[in-house]
Amino acid sequence: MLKNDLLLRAARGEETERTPVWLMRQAGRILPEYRALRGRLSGFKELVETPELAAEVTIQPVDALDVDAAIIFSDILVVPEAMGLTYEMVEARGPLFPETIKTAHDVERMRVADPEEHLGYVLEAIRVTKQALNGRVPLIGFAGAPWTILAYMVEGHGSKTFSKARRLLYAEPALAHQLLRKITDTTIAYLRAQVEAGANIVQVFDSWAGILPPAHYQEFSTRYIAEICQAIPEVPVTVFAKGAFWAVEEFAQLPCRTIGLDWNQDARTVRPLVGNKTLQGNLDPCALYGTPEQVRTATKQMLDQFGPHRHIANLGHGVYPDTNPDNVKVFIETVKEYSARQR
Ligand code: 1CP
Repeated sequence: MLKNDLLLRAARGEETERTPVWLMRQAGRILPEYRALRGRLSGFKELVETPELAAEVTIQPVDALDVDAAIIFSDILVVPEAMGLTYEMVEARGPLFPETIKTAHDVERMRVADPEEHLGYVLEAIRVTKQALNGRVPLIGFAGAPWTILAYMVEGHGSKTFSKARRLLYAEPALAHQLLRKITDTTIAYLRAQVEAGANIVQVFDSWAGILPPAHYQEFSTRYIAEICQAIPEVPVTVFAKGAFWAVEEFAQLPCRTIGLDWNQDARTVRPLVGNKTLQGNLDPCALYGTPEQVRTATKQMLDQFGPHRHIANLGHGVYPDTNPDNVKVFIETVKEYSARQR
């Protein structure tokens, strides 16, 4: 039993006493407690692959920021690794895949991962976290959307254009679909295992949605996301596709409960297009660089745009690493106070 189930009730579309709030990328990055722990370890992967440490970092923002949910500390790139493509996390630069997907043979070599066998450390981290949280708040599980995962597997690292990955969609669409099929099957099994291990809600991150033309997005992304949503009827699913403002009406048809909005979208325009779905978002992460008074004003404006119901307050993307945690607290406190008064 959860002591605070605001997030789940809002996701299901039920009325709540106030709007729940959490931040994408709340674990790690901004908290001094995280940096202290991280500094004592060999690297990011040690943290992700040691369930007790991952659980500790997952709970830090619940203690420090009083958010209404925890998100399991992991990364979307554990999925390609489980399929057979190892990643490195290069200090201050980000992920790097020494080998990438180039040919049909490379795609053939990728396996549909078995969650217990290849991602057991994440599932164990979820179990340890759930035990330690003792019902304080819901735990969010997550995975990358198949298109975003393909983008990293083909490109090998972050990129502004992901032009190698996008080239594949034009040059070898059948091969792209073969790889997306394997990623989708892995992701479905993985998210189902996360739910079985204790995740109360799951989020699918399509971080690189916005670089595809709308027709490609439909062909290479939405249909696989739809399959994932369909395969997880037990808990609410949130779909966050950054930059895909043109896909909102398509998303309204997805078998998911919640749609995440980035800061380029206006909730007043989106709301009438998505029926009874819940919306999540969408304060510009840069708004947190302002004065506390400016953060308060921007947060209230955002809450007015979404209205009091079927909203989960969040940023429009992950919190930036150099954000002052005090301003994050102002954001969270403002959501709690102002949204209670909106009722
Ligand atoms: O050394 C470090 O501490 C590495 C920094 C870091 C952290 C803290 C990375 C590298 N990943 C993470 C954790 C992480 N990644 C979480 C943890 C839970 C949370 O606090 O929310 C989550 C949900 C992710 C998801 C993730 N990883 C996404 C999707 C969300 C988004 O921001 O769009 C993506 C695209 C990644 C890839 C990734 N991992 C790390 C970096 C620097 C990147 C981006 C690389 C790029 O520029 O393309």
